Amino acid sequence: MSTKEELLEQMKNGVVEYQEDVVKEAAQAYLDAGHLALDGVMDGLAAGMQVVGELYDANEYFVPEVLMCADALYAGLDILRPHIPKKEDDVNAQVVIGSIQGDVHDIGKNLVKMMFDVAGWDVHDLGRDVPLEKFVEEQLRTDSEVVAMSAMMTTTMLGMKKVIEMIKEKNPNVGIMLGGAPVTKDVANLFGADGYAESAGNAVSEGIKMISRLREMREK
Ligand code: B12
Repeated sequence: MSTKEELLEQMKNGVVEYQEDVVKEAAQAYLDAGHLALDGVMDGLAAGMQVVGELYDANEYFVPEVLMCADALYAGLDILRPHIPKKEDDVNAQVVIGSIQGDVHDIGKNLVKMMFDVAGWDVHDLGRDVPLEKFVEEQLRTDSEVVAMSAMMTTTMLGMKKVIEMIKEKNPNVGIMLGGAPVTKDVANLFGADGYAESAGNAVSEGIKMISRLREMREK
């Protein structure tokens, strides 16, 4: 029987070599062996996509390969995701999330969405390439306390600033969180956001910090 590390490696390499069947088999064997599904997603699938990013940067992979790697990652996520236990929500909070207009990168956004979901938040996912005004409309429609935006390109990232202006004009009591490879804490501050998280792993804790700050301000 393969060890946890070996199965994680098989998932990771399966994503890198865009071998959907290898990823699916390893993910199923990983679950059958009783390992934590969340670790499988982060240390297996997402770790594989980091390597794909490096191969893309090194011009060894191009869009077609990267697309097939993304499909292999999602094939594994479909198997592991249902096995990530959902925590009883004690925060009673809602978040609107999406990848910004012009940006079709959604793997990172979907991992962040998954973390909010398993943490018991009500998640309103707008998908990818989301028109700027849609974030504003969905926040007003749902009265969500947090709006989380993802951008993976320096070009599309600029739209985030416009969305923040539009939302704050309508409702200053909303917490706006940014993330994505080109986004940094400084950029988030510069754009007037209320929160930033480098990875899906700390997005929820950042979200909880933001709403406790907002609720404190409201009680004053
Ligand atoms: C996969 C990928 C694609 C796939 C996307 C598939 C999909 N369904 O998402 C496809 C093939 C479609 C694609 C297309 C293109 N891509 Co591309 N792509 C990538 C790649 C290789 C990996 C991104 C990824 O998924 N990483 C894995 C995930 C898990 O990590 P992550 O996205 O960084 O997310 C984590 C954190 O950033 C954070 N996070 C992310 N979002 C959020 C949101 C919040 C609120 C928070 C708190 C945190 C957070 O948490 C996540 C998980 O921990 C990157 C390379 C790289 N180094 O990033 C290039 C990259 C992003 N792509 C790039 C480019 C240029 C393109 C194209 C223009 C190429 C082309 N010529 O057509 C097109 C653009 C399409 C478009 N309009 O968006 C450039 C962007 C350069 C720039 N800085 O502007 C990169 C950086 C590659 C490069 N080095 O040039 N791409």
